[in-house]
Amino acid sequence: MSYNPKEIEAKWQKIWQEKQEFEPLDDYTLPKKYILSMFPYPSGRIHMGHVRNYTIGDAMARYYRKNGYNVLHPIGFDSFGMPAENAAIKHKIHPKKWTYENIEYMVKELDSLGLSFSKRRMLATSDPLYTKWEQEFFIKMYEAGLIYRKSAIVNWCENDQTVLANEQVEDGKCWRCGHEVVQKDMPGYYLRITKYANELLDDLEGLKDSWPSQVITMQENWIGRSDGLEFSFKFDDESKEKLDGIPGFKVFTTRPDTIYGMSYTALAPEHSVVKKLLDKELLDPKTEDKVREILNQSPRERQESDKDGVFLGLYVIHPLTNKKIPVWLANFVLVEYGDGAVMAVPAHDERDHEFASKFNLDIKQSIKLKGDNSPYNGEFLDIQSGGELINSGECSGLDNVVAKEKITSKFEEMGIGKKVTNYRLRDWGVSRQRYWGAPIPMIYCNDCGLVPESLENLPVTLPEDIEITGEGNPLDKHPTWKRCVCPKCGKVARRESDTLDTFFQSSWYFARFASDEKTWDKTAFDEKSVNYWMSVDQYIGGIEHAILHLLYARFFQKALRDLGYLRDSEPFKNLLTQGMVLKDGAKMSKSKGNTVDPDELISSFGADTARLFILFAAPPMKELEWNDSAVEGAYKFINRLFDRSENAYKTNTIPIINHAGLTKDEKYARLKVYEALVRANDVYTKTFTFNTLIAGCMEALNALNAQYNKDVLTEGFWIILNLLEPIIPHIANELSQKLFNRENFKDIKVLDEVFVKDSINLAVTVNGKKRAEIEVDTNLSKDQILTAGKDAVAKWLDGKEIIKEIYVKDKLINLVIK
Ligand code: ANZ
Ligand code: ZN
Repeated sequence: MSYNPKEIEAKWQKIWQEKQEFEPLDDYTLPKKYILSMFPYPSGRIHMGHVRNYTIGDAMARYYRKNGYNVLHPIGFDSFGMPAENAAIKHKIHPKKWTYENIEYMVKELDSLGLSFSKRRMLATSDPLYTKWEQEFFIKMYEAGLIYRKSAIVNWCENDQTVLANEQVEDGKCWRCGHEVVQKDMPGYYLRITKYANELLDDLEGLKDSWPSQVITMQENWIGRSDGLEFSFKFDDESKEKLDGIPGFKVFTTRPDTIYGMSYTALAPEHSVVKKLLDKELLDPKTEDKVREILNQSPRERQESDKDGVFLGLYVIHPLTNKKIPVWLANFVLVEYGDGAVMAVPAHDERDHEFASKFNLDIKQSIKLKGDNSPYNGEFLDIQSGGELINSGECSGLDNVVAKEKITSKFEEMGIGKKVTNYRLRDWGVSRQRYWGAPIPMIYCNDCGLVPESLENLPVTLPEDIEITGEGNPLDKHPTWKRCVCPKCGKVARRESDTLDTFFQSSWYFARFASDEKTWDKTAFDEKSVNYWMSVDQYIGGIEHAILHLLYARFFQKALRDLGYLRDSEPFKNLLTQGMVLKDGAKMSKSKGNTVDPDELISSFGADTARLFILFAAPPMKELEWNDSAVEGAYKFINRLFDRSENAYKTNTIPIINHAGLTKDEKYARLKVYEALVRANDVYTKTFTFNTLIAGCMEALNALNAQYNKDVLTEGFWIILNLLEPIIPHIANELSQKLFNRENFKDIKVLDEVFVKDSINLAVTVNGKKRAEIEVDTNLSKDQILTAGKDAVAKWLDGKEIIKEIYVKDKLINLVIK
């Protein structure tokens, strides 16, 4: 008989399905593990990245399951989103049909990999039941002030008539149609993630040992906490008069210590003062043209272009020197950060320096490195600490860090400034002008204004009779769908036609999985089961989600906690970010044409080979380079395992072996088997370096010679199959059922005797110089060992007198001669 993966894998997949072996148990007294790989978008077929993601998670889930844990290992589909609409346009197929057909196909593919997912907890985020609870969260968040509606500048494609996310704008153009993207003031719903900025940042501390440091750093930077001083500038009298009495404007600075070096101030193009100048037509035509030119650029375009700006003809008063300071508009000042205005210190700020150099503005040094007395030549000086103030009036001579505090306090005393903390994080806009998404459950009533849909009417579902052309929002164009009844006054009203950003759905699916599926129609989260399963013990996914998804999910967890839905503050205890799958050095992708189809791999070699290769080729966090011969190598190993299993005998208990009675080679083989065994727990639960475990098992299998003691061979198989079962579950179950009666196939004790060494290696030195190395039996006496040592270096001792013999136990023999 030879190895037949097709037959074996189909057989075991059927058994697992029938016995429902992968369903979580409702016994909440058991120790639990919640293992979650990020759920896929149902694009049609799984790719190698999925195979890697799910194989890693599956190995962990299977390991914990066989070690007595109650394991939750769910799968679902992130099934709303643009590609379904694109498919609708391209193939004239309804987005819903396309999506659910893809799901059906992909479930089969995942099954064919032998993944141990719970089927009862499977969900798709486009399911109306999922939408129902999501809309309830939306309404509760709205009522709690965590969601609000505002008009803001968004990316807008005139051609497609839709808002685009920043990620969907490529070089200032629409990613889909290539049309120029414009900035448009549009109303939409926003999630107040900024309310949690501080907690999101602080709680990263607790994740530092269990999340990749790269992800922590990316989130820290994205949240971007910065402590500084906010203070008000006063316009000079002439400017104030021009502006109808606007007294001045505020700026935010993290460097009050540089304030004496300020030579101009700069406003964001969207700043209210600029708007006033435009509205009152106070600018000369050239200046106005420049202002409008910059205003029309997207933030991205501004960021990518050179420093640019224009003098606005206004002056403010320096709060400490009372000198007049010119007010400019600058393309690098962001309207949404701080106060949308800066005090510019060209000598000590790089952007200010570039700008001042371009427009020939003063560059005044106000800090020098202590002890540095070289003359200033106008370059940018980056001095964060260890500096001393110069040209700074009464503050000259102060340490710059001390000066920061002093000047801040002074502004507070003067009543023109205060300490503030700013965050880079922005509120999250979730309105999308799309059909295939969760409808935003809000209603516009002529009498009552903005009203949430009443909870009894949820879910607000999508109409199926729509036409998708790619232009505009089909929901908005639908003849009747928008008409509804105002929940407050009962009059005819209009439904919101925007749908939710799909990141909304992926921000809580993990908690939904944790809730007992028998309660899914009755409650969003069943308290008992959710509190038992959450948080996720191990989350696995790509690094590309380091910010968006992982930040949104952390925010949702906290928001749903505060709304009383969930208990925990963090959703994911441990995070593993898997590396990319490459071929010929580049990421596998359709556009590069370097993909390998998992279905083909499985049909040629079987799922076990695919899984073994994936876990053997590289540690999970590292990039994995595709390698055909390594795939064949994995296949050969499984074949060898299958063939050599004939050397083991059938037994229901692990053989008892008299270790002392074995030959040296048999002892060595046993040692290899047990070395792999002691490595396993760390690999499955901490290091995830499956490659080292697999290598250990391969070595062990190689050491088990067919001629050896049958007990040793059988014990070896018992252990190796056990260790590899989470990785190659079909063949491991097949062989262990045949040999060991699968039910008894667990509990292995690590036997110390296997690790006791029969012999040791000793260095033999003569007058401190190493002359030989010998192997001696551990049961020899000291005299016997010394004799062996002397024999080994006989030629250096010839004719000499030994005056001292030293034996350092288990290490060396030193002979001193005259
Ligand atoms: C004067 C100064 C001198 C600054 C100096 C820096 C160095 P972070 O750390 O990222 O918070 N700034 C303030 N508001 C801004 C806005 N809306 N758009 C662009 N830049 C803005 O950066 C804070 C610093 O960025 C602030 O401190 C301010 O420049 C600038 F030697 O003030 B600083
Ligand atoms: Zn009403």
